[in-house]
Amino acid sequence: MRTEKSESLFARSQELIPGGVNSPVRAFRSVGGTPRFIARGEGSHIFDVDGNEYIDYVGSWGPLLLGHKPAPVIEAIREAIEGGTSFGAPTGRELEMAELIRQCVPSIEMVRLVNSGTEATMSAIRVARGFTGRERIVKFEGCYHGHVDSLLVKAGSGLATLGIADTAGVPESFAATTIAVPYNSLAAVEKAFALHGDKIAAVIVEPIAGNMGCVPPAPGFLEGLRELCDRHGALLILDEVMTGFRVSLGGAQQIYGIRPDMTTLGKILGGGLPLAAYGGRADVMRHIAPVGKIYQAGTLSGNPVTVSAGVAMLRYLIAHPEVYGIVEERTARLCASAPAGVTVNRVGSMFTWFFTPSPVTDYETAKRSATDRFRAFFHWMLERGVYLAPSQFEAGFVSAAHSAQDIERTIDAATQFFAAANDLK
Ligand code: KE4
Repeated sequence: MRTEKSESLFARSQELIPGGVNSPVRAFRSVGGTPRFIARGEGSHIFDVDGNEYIDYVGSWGPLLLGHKPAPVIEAIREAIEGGTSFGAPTGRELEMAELIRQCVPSIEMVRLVNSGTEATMSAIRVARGFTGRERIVKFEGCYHGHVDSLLVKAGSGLATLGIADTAGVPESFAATTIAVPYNSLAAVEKAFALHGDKIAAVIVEPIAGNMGCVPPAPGFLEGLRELCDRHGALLILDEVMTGFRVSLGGAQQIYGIRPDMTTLGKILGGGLPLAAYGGRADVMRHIAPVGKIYQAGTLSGNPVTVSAGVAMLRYLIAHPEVYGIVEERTARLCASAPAGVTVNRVGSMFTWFFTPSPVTDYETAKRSATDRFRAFFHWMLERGVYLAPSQFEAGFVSAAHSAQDIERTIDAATQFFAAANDLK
């Protein structure tokens, strides 16, 4: 496989852009090798600058449930752009988007549009703090909610103690407002409330984790969080940036029957353009400026071109519920081919093949994966035209554009790897 052009672009990009990329995971650091510079996408395939073609299971990290360049979204963008790119004033499209979000996710009685998942979660926790008058936030190890200062935190020394910064640049005072506990551990959350109860503003959780690899909630976990938040007067924030519109039209909260106080959305919401949102109970959301005292703003929030793309995406998904059956069937077929020794976690069309034989139920068990074996698998597949997430600790995504032939080709390539690599038997 020729990669000279990617190599040359990567070498030059690293002189001007940290790591040569605008988001770290794209640099292939956990798998090594040269990140492929992409020229274009079409349906379920992407094409790099050296002309190599790949079946794409990253899908821009989740937004592309309909694959690359879905006609309705492209048409909506073309039409919107004819009217201009941005006004910094309200438009009817934003109201239409708000109505569609409430139709798909009924727990969202009021919503504010922003430009990234990070903005959505940052704003949601500010609202939770402003609404409750409390400071502390409970989050889960292995869950990622964007690069919000107070959420880039790892667990403190003891269980449910105050967090410590997980990156340079975050003051310990910020980190200390967050308590990081193991995913799927209600006991740890109960401990956190026992220690910090009346100081906890909110619990924020990925209802299906995707950022330690795919890890579904244990039975009763989400229900337990709902009950604990109710008991202690904290808000429950479901971060559905990845799961929203992905695992069902109503997201994970529809599947598991959980009504959060607030939800964050992103990725699919914008159809591949930068659009995210946070919303929830009207009595909470009414505390946001300009009607309330909690400030949040954004120059390009509700951008007409971006919102038009998102409206087209949601309208298509509402009109074509069969999309969810298609992606379910294709992903199930793909994941059924995993061999013994590989643990597959999947919910709908988000999945991870963990290179460990034991169950993966949280970050500690995810980290038992043999990342060297994953790295070998990643490159084996890349060389054969299958583009997986370049990290063991990410979710893969199947789109409605993935054909049965794509799935069979992927299975064939994976089967050859495991046949050749007998140390996994
Ligand atoms: P953004 O700020 O990247 O739009 O969204 C942050 C975010 C928030 N919540 C969840 C559940 C998320 O998965 C994300 C971002 N997901 C990563 C994928 N692991 C984006 C990929 C990247 O960082 O480049």
